[in-house]
Amino acid sequence: MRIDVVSIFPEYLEPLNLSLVGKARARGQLDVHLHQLRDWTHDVHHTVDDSPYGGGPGMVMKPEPWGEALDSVLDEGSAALGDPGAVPTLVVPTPSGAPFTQELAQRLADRPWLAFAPARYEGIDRRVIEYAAERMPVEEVSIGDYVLAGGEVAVLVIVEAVARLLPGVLGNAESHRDDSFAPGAMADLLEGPVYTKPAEWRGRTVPEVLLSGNHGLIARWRRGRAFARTLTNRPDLVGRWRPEAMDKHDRKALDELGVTLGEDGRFRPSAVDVEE
Ligand code: 6GU
Repeated sequence: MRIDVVSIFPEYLEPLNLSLVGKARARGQLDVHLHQLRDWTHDVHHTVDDSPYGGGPGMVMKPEPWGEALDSVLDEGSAALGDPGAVPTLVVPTPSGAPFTQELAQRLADRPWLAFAPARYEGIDRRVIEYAAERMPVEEVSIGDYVLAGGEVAVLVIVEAVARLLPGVLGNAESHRDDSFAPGAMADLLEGPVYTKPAEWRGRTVPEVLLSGNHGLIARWRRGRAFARTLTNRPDLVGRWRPEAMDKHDRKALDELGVTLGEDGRFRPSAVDVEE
């Protein structure tokens, strides 16, 4: 996968040299190109922002540097990919975007080329997004319900979530299977607690069942802890659980946690809090 990032703080993206993403780059699985937006300004001050039309606080990123940057990234990338018609999917991180989810991470991981346009200030002149959308798929994405000073950290988040889904990037192909939010049996369930050696630490022991070697029992226990943790930390996910995905052990575990199946066929948490 090729990734281009245009930013006024490319240094903010240095962590892409580390850990999983850094290793994927070193192995040639990920080809990351960082660009300085100011390289496409032509005034002595390398101006990238101006005051908003209509008034209001803050500054807006000017369209001209972004237009030249996108044209240049498009030309350079399509040439490098050896396909004059190739276009990236443009990801625009913004608190006004659609929520970034595991499903979107998977969709982005299926693309051969992503470009990121993280903004500072109050955002980018809208015409840049419209211009881009006429030439390539555009995804405006928010990483959560809070406001960051700029989109660079969101780029780090999105690239890391996408990179670990690329074939061969995680050592073990099974590694995503039990992820919270992975599609399948564990969809919409948070992962439960994990333990490693020693079996006793500061007077605290590891749950017996994990030492039993009984894999069926262990899987059932883990699923029960996942139900409990989801109920505590993300009760909003409970309504997404599918009754047909629950076997008799699941039903019993849910019953004990006070989860009931409503007339509408949806599960709902009990009024009282459960012990995680
Ligand atoms: Cl993608 N950008 C900014 N600036 N703030 C955010 C965000 C993105 N997602 C949540 N808050």
